[in-house]
Amino acid sequence: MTHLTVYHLPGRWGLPSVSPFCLKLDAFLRIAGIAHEAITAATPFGGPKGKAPWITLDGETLGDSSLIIERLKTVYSVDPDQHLSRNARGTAVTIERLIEENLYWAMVFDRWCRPENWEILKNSILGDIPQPARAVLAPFAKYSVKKQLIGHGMGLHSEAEITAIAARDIQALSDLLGEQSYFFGDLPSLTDATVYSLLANIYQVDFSSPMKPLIEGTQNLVPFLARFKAAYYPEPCVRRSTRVSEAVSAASSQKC
Ligand SMILES: N[C@@H](CCC(=O)N[C@@H](CS)C(=O)NCC(=O)O)C(=O)O
Repeated sequence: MTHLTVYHLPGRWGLPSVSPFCLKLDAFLRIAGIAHEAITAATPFGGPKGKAPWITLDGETLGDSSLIIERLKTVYSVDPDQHLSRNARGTAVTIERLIEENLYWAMVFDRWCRPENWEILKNSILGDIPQPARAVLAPFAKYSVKKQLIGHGMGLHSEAEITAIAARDIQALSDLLGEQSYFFGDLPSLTDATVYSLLANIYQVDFSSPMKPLIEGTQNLVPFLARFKAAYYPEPCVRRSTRVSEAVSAASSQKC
């Protein structure tokens, strides 16, 4: 029998992970009903690419949420996108890129570059790193993330420009969702997991962000978040202790 272990960054504020990529993988596992063991990692350094999430699958280590999901779809013969037309599959990739290659970086800017979020960040994203290591690591992590923001390009913009960029993405998501329950109709797909995992990490967290009122202002994205949460995360989250493994059946467990 296949043994799957998933490593993800810590959860807070009722979310199983404060990393959108980790939350996306978790949501995919729930949609697909794939049983696995989940381990909270305090840092992403254990992953093969130095980023979270990562998995081990029968002893093989794999990184990157999208590559992991592609592999799991094959290994477990599941496809949450099987009801999608070819045209919808194209739109799904486009939405994934909007979320992960653009809007994600606006979230990173809010978390790491707004002074009012620094204490919150140290006690959440870095919060499972024991002291005094956390205090030492925090400024290095901030320096590294700011460098990534500049490298991506988002970090070159002013706050007002970043908010305007985010506003277009959020409006686009709202327009694509329209009056549907999920992005491609009545049935959820991987796109819903992808959108949920980023928007919940902006909207359902303690970090201050100009994106919160933008999400609220769309009228349909907050109900979408509530709908997805009710379907896949109906119970309050029970925090997993860091690096303590715990058997989790995504299909049956109410823990997150
Ligand atoms: N493309 C990767 C991105 C993963 C990613 O950027 N994860 C962040 C956490 S949200 C991370 O580990 N960052 C650590 C770093 O870049 O140093 C995926 O889909 O898994």
